[in-house]
Amino acid sequence: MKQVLTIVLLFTTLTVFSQVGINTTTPSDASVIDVHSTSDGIHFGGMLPPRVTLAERDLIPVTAADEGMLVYVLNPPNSQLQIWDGTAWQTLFPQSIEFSAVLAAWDVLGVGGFGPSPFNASESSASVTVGGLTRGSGLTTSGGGSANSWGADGWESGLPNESQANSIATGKFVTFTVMPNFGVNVSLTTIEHYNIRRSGTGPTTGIWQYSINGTDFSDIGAPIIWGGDTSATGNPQAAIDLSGIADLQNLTSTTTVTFRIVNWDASGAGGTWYINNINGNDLIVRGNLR
Ligand SMILES: [Ca+2]
Repeated sequence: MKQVLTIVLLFTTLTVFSQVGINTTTPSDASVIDVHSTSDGIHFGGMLPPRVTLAERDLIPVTAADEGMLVYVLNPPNSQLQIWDGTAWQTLFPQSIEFSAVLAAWDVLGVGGFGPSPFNASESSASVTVGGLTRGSGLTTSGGGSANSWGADGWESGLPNESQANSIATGKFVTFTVMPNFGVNVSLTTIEHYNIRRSGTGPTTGIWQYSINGTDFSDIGAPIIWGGDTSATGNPQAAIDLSGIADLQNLTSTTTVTFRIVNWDASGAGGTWYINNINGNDLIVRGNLR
């Protein structure tokens, strides 16, 4: 009778505190399953979570009760471990791997005749999709264009006065876009120092703007007086700090950022304005990735 009781208690205990060890006979008391990489110290392995494509992931009939479910989403080059938080799939990325990177850069060395529009980035991060430098609808390329520079002529608005608003209304601006790729968190930090060349009748003044919906633009800083050097030396411009702009932090693939440089106060239709060649890349957008 005593032996039978002992056996019953043992089974009860196993039912309540059952643990599974893989490659170990002594699973941790804190675990229900304890997976060791090796049992012999020679052969090692990892643990594979279910691997699915994005489309396959979306076939998983998750509900709020499935909070905590893990899958590895195959979506090169941004494949990633994701967890279901009860409402949405979230990417698992440790904060510690945040790093600063060049997101997009253009080198105008060798560009002539004002350059193509769009002018694709010379270099870009695999974490973002970049839309090339594009001339606004009101700009022209009727002159020959200076060597080693990208830009336009035709900056005069044709309206009674030259102003930021009139240049926006008449397409006297250049744009480019930056969009984080799927699964990446991007915070824009800096537009590095650059150089502007203009002719004597080209626009004297401009301003950087951004938009996160492609329609509504906000100014970045104050208007900039580009400078009077009309030679190939051009006019050095200070770097622009983007890190304090809340709209440009912690972006995901749902947001396309459009940058725009609006120029005004040109005094002749043939007046030119260019992003000018300096050593290495000539327009560089940096950001933090995680
Ligand atoms: Ca250059």
